[in-house]
Amino acid sequence: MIARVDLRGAALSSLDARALREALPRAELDVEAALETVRPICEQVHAGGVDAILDLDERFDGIRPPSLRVPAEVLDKALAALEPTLRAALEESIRRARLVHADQARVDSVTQVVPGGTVTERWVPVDRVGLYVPGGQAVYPSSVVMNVVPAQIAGVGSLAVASPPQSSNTGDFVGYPDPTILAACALLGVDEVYAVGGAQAVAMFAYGASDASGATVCEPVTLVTGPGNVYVAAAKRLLLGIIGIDAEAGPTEIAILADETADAELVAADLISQAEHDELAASVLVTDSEELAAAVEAALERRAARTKHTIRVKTALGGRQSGIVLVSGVDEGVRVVDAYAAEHLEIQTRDAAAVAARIRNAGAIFVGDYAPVSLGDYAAGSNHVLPTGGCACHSGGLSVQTFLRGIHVVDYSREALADVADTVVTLATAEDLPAHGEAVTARFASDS
Ligand code: HSO
Ligand code: ZN
Repeated sequence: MIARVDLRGAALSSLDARALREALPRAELDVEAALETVRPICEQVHAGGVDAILDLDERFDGIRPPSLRVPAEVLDKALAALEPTLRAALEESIRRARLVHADQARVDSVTQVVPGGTVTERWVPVDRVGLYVPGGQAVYPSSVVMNVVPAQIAGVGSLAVASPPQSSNTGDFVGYPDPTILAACALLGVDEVYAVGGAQAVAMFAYGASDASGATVCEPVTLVTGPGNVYVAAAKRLLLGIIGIDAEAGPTEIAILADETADAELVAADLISQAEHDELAASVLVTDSEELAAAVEAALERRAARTKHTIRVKTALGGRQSGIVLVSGVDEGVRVVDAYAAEHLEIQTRDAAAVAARIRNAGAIFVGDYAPVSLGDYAAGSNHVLPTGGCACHSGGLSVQTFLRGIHVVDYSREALADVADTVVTLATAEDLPAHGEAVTARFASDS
């Protein structure tokens, strides 16, 4: 079911990082192609506001919401209807996420460059954020937690959530997003929730939306975060500039670096856990042990056949994005997983912590036998909105930092500026920008 890629010995050492990356299993997610699909949708939302969004809801999600914004009493009812065990689990997830993200809060730095000359880096939250919570094959109240907690800790003053209306909802929730998502919003104190998904949700956040009478229903936001399908990613790319965005989050990926000490059953269970998300999800095992590879293959066959989402899992494991990569040793394995830059990387080797410390590219690293990815998905305290598709080479996951901007505040006295005037003039002259130098010397013209 799952393909093998043999990179032992010469096969690996002859490849540079880029070639190595190309030799590894990975899905082609064609965001560029989706741009042409989402462009007219975004234009429709821009021109038509609330009515256009409700039309798009009906077209893509099969139901027209009674109102675009979810009324406060519907949020209250969702919280009241939340099953107590699930409520307690969400509360524990929120508590742990808050612990971790509170430690990410940034402190302003003040640097005295010279006497009388300081540069302060002041961290300021963005004014208003739109958080996208998907609701396609599965609905993710946990993603509400992962988006909202860092934004709130960053101090974002205005926070809106969008999630697609669910045609399967009943009773008070007909035409609105999944009630558990609504309840998670209510638990976190988010009262601005919109029944809209896909590219149209991103467009609503970018442009805002008014109803037929001209009344504003949704104010535009400055930053849109959160995972989504290829159309959400394409809309974010298209509207970048009008809005800021987080890293693109495509289908889930798990890579496991394991040696012969790993437990094949646990490796297989973890590979399947992320394959369960999506036919396009990627499950990649990198190992130097033939025996482990064979045992994992057998365990995957057995477990995939009896897991609930068996078709989805088998499709994901059998896709070109998944595979078992054989390497000659753990050092080579480190090279391979670094080139792959997985969204989630598990280390199941001897001295797992020491191996983990050598990894440079991953969205999140899970160390040893007792840190499966699904712990991070729900209740480790870490964030689960992470870079996919190799973006972990240049970006990290959602954090408090995502919602902050560092503003440099420059404060120099007359004496401190006088001291550095020649330096500025010399550099300005070298760049043939004499007016830059004159802006400094003009301040001392009366001195001579
Ligand atoms: N593994 C997903 C997050 C998730 N898992 C939500 C379960 N629910 C992407 O990191
Ligand atoms: Zn997951």
